Amino acid sequence: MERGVCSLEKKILEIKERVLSELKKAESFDAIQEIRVKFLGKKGELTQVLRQMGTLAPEERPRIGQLANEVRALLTERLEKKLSILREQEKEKKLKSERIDVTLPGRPLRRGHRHPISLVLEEIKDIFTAMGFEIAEGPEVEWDYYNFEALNIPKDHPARDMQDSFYITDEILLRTHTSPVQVRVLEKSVPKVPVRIIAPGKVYRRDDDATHSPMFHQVEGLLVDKRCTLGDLKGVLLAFARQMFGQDRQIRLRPSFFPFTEPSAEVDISCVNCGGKGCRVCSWTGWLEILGAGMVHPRVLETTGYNPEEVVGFAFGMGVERIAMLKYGIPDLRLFFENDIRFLHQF
Ligand code: 2U9
Repeated sequence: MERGVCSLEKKILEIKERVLSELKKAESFDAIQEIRVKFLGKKGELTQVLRQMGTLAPEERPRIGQLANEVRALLTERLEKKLSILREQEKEKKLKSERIDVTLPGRPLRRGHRHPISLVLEEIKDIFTAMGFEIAEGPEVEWDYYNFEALNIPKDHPARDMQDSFYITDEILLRTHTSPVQVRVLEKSVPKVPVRIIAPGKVYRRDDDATHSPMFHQVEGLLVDKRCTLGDLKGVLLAFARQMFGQDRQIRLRPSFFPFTEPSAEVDISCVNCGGKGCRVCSWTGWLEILGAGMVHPRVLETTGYNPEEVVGFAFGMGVERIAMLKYGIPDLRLFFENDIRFLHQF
């Protein structure tokens, strides 16, 4: 029995010394965890020793038991202490490596700017407001009546097909042009003249390729007065073309057809690239089509309440993306909608 006590006591003290010396050498969380498992864990050396308590004489058990508990408590405390030292060192290391030099100059923020379509839209608005036109706006979700019916667009016109326009119900659709804005203004203004407005904004058509997008921007113009002629229209459009594309631009009108104007015309400008000599940009014609126009159809005036015997009007319409493509030489319409900063930053 005496020898049993001695060897158990010795074993406990020896474990204590080994743990303390191994702990001194431990340099990582893993190493400390390993020591904990090896000595204090369920199958650890100290735990195994305590299981042998039964072999002791009953009078020896309290003393050895107390010693074992004291050693366990001490070792647990030392382990925790070493852990907290390691944690502290890790933190120091991290703070040093992540040190921020608050005296460094800031990284410059790249300043944003307006989208090329917004820039061109502003320019168009400036040119026409300077000529006396007021800006009119209206809903993008529109009644079939304002979008088609009042504009003399017959029931069997292809634009009225589901394939060509975005319908919400049989009677409501996304406007396919900004013309309904002008119908609304005429309705409200009747019988007052002159009416001089431009209607800029988004329009929607079922189209999607290099030159067509399901959403694009238009500016339409309308003038209604006691008298005005195709010559007045031509003068306004020439002034616009020259301010937008350069003072040496010429324009020409080619006969065309729109249900809401009569007579109607396609309007070309002399090529911005070759000046009219003929090149790849104008397909060797010397001309570029930029808008459509005409004298307001008497039936449209009548529908809105004006007397076509007493007033006349001219109207025109242009696609803003097309104007921007010609002005900046942009080959593909889709570039406007891709939000690629390398493209957008060039304007
Ligand atoms: C009212 C009366 C007449 C608007 C007009 C055009 C000619 C025209 C196209 C240009 C390219 C549309 O974006 S585009 O596809 N527009 O050619 N628009 S006259 O005429 C009106 C509008 C409203 C009350």
